[in-house]
Amino acid sequence: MARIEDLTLSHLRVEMDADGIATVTLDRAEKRNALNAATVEDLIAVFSTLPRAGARAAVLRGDGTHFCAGLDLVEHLHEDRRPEDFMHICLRWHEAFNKMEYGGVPIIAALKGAVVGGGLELASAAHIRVADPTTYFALPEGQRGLFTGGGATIRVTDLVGKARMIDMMLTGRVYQGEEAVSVGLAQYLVDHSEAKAYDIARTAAANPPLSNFAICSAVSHMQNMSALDAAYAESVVAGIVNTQPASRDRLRAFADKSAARVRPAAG
Ligand code: 1HE
Repeated sequence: MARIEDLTLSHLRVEMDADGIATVTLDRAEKRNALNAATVEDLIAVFSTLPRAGARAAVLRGDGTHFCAGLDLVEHLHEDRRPEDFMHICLRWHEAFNKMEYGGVPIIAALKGAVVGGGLELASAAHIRVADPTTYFALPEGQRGLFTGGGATIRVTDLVGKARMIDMMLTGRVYQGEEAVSVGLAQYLVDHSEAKAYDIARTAAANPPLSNFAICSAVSHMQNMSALDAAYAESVVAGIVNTQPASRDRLRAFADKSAARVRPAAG
């Protein structure tokens, strides 16, 4: 079993409670949690380790008043990178975000303030996004003379659709509040995004880990396949997940009427 205690991190903090709920904190508030190369290496290390360290769910948060200001523009300026240097930087971002999206552990992003550029790419690699009234989303790449490089063309486009994605990139349009939810950038808008993120993490963590592993990896993999192959892969995953011992207990509880029924929330 991997251990989060063995990680050496520069700009992230990670802790896990007795129930396996991990908290991953971007720890660079003085730079608005901008993603420099070292932070991306930390993300790779943490999200490679959590699935093997017994994490049942993770809350991703930022220190300070902003979730993440995206690419570290000052480092990028000073490094004066060549095209191939930046392509390799992007590959490290992809490595980090793929570990998140395909790692099998539910990741809930607790958002606030700026979720911009690469910060939105990071948030879009989580499985669920929770916004608060201070949260705003934008892709200022066009204004900075840049282009997205951390997977936004795929993940943000999946969330909002191609036309909105191109509008965001061309105009730097900012989304917040209910509008951000209605276009798909966040699934929840609440007064306290962290408290809600932990509620969601605890709810998800109550599912059998094998079910969550499938939900938090297979859905994404299947999106990359033809419909025919995805349907086949779904049957294989369901064959494994739906015959697990943990599901038998739950099916028995339904059959003997001790399990909760599915009902809309009261009120
Ligand atoms: C940074 C960064 C950064 C802040 N890189 N250092 N992202 C952007 O275009 C967003 C750039 N940032 C901002 O628009 C603002 O900083 C914020 C709206 C996020 C926050 O504003 P504010 O007034 O709270 O803070 P600030 O005074 O602008 O910044 C505080 C410090 O954080 C300051 O450093 P200091 O040493 O002068 O104190 C800033 O330089 C630093 N800082 N944001 C570096 N992004 C894989 S490709 C992805 C491409 C992109 O992500 S493009 C989008 C980049």
